[in-house]
Amino acid sequence: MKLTGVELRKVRMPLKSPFRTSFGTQLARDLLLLRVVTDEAHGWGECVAMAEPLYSEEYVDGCADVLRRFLIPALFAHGNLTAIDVAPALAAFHGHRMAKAALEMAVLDAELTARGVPLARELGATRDRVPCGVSVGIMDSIDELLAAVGDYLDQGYLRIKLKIEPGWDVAPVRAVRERFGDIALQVDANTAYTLADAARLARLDPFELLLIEQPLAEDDLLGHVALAARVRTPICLDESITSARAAAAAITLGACRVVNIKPGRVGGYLESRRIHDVCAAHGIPAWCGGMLETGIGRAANIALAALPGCVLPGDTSASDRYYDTDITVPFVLDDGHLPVPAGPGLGIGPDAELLDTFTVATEWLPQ
Ligand code: SMG
Ligand code: MG
Repeated sequence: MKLTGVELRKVRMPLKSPFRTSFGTQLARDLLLLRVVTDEAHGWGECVAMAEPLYSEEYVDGCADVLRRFLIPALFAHGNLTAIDVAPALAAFHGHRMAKAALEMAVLDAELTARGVPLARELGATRDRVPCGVSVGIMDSIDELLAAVGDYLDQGYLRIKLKIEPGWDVAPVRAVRERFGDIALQVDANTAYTLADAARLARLDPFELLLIEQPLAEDDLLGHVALAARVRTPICLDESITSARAAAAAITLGACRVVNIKPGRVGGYLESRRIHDVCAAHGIPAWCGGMLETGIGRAANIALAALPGCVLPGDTSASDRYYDTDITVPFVLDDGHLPVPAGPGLGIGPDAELLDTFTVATEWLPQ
């Protein structure tokens, strides 16, 4: 394909309710959407960076800058282009995986649309619907948390993930276990603990959680190895897994027994499939994470979640968990599952009018 231009859109989506994690509270989802135009088809990409560099070092305006200044010009210079060319063409630029992932995703959507191939099939998916979990933020009170969890269980979610931080960990987990019994339950600390908290984290063991996600700093693989010797709950890594190589290292060291795959965090869906394959080869359960995506990113995440090694329910919740109005046809939970899009490429696109409603700025970058 020949790339003729890229549209960058800054979008602001109000969240239905505030989402609080150990690193801050999100009231709205600011994000970047990309549309690549080629001589054969166009394609959409969603950049999962947040407004501020709190989850990782990337942030919306930083991604827009590196895209327009370095990444998009590098693709323009490349000539004939398919999705597998994108990562090598951008490899000279260090880091910026979320920005790179968004660009690769858009090229992949364009290429697969032109070829008439659904993303799920391209990645090797084996299911046509995926079981879904939901990530529940830190709340002001246990009562508020129990009401939220009860509501999600009523909607059919098959697994609950509680965000935790020091001071909001054992008590909420105990309360949810006592109220809702033997549900599939896990927690996510977003790096909020240190190894000095090992005894505190071990107090979660009696509650038989599926996993504890990213308790320690993202660069602390050895800390996670040491922690794993002191807690019985399986450790899952999110922020630490930035590539298939990082996944292989974490697994081989014994830093994790489960892996959260997030395409933005690792530089794209193609690297995500490699991580999936590394996990499968090691018998490590994987699952698809989430970054409060719009229907665009959600469609692609669901395709990834349909791979055979994604054996745990993902943070692939229905559109109405996040937004009153999504920019695509909403994903609706059915018996705890979401359908894997079957059309070519992402199998979904934004509604032009809705997209305009939420667009804050648009920029056209011609070849
Ligand atoms: O998309 O449902 C979602 C959010 C899932 O908890 C979630 N994501 O660390 O896994 C994680 C967080 C990162 C985003 S928090 C604003
Ligand atoms: Mg996480």
